[in-house]
Amino acid sequence: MSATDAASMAEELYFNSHPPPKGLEHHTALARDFIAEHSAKGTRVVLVSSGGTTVPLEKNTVRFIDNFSAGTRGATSAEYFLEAGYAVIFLHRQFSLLPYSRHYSHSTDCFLDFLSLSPSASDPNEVVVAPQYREKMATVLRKYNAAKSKNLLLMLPFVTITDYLFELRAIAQLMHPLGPRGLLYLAAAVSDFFLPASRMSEHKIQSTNAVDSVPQTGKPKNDSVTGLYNPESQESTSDTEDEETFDNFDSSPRVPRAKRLIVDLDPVPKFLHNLVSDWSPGCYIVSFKLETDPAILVHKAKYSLDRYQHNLVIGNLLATRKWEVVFVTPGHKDVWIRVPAARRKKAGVADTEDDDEPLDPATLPEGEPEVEIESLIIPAVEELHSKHIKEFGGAKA
Ligand code: 9Z3
Repeated sequence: MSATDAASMAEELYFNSHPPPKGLEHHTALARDFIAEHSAKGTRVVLVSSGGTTVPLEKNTVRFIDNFSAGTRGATSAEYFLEAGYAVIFLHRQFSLLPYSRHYSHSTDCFLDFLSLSPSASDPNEVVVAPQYREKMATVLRKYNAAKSKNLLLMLPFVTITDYLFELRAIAQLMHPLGPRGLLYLAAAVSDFFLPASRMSEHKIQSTNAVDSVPQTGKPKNDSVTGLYNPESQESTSDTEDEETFDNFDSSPRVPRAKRLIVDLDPVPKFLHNLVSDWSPGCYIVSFKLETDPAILVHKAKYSLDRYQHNLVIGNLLATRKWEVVFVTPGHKDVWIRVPAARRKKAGVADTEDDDEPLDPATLPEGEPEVEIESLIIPAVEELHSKHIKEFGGAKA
């Protein structure tokens, strides 16, 4: 069987055995109109994916596995793509950071701290921006309003890994007619492991046997089906009890198996092959590779590029992702993109950097860099995309 046949079988299997997200049809209709409008105007369109994907453990989800991603990379990149003249489809994890509003979000920059009630106003409800924040807020607001008024930003949310994959496939397929002018920039932190629907319990996983005598719907029947070993809801034989009562031999204190929850996850099928050869062939496709071990980052990025044959892998390390990334492209030397040296030196740290090696996180100052690395990444991606259009797309570049 060819790699392409195997990939389309895996695709059919996955998408036929998992339910699509509720908003899929609506989102697809919005994306179709958005792409049609901007492609008619000759505006380049980019699909930016952003934020983490959840892995639910129950169909009526109380518990899920998540990852660290706040969506900073995606939301910041979307702003710089807009600045570079792209129309942006922002496929993001619900409640993760959004372009523009990210500047005033969560507890670090809570928008309420930027506002006050005007003491002199005749209207006691007049809310004003404190003078020291006005310039920045006006700039952000202007850019946000410009993107909105020209309909240049379409924001589509997802939550779970399955929602994400359905949405990605649908939008990637709509991008196909754009050919080389279409750009996919896959910055979402996509889970590598998940619990398939066939093994997922309908209702909340129970931690005691209090409801064992109550007939329940969708109750896990056995661990091989649910992947969740929770013997409080199982019948145990004295045989298995003898063997299994205390089998977490290396933890202390020992906990009887009947009180533990063992989660057994499947690998998430890799759909990058399908995306490159079937969903959006001809588009410029950028994926991200995240690692924590500097020794393997470039190797993994090259492996991914080799395997999926797309256009660019941007490698980054968890600890230094806001300070540097590495561009890996077919047939070219790796290029590290870094926040300028003067802006990233911790006081008293000697300059021992090698341009081709990852930075040592211990040499970086606390907190956020003054320069957003996306302000360097996006122009570099745009340049590569323009070359791609010139090479494959005729005169319209
Ligand atoms: C990234 O590597 C992104 O740059 C980050 C951004 C998730 C690190 P934040 O949201 O973080 O700004 O906090 N995204 C891709 C990670 C990923 O899941 N890649 C897959 C992989 O490494 C392949 S597509 O296997």
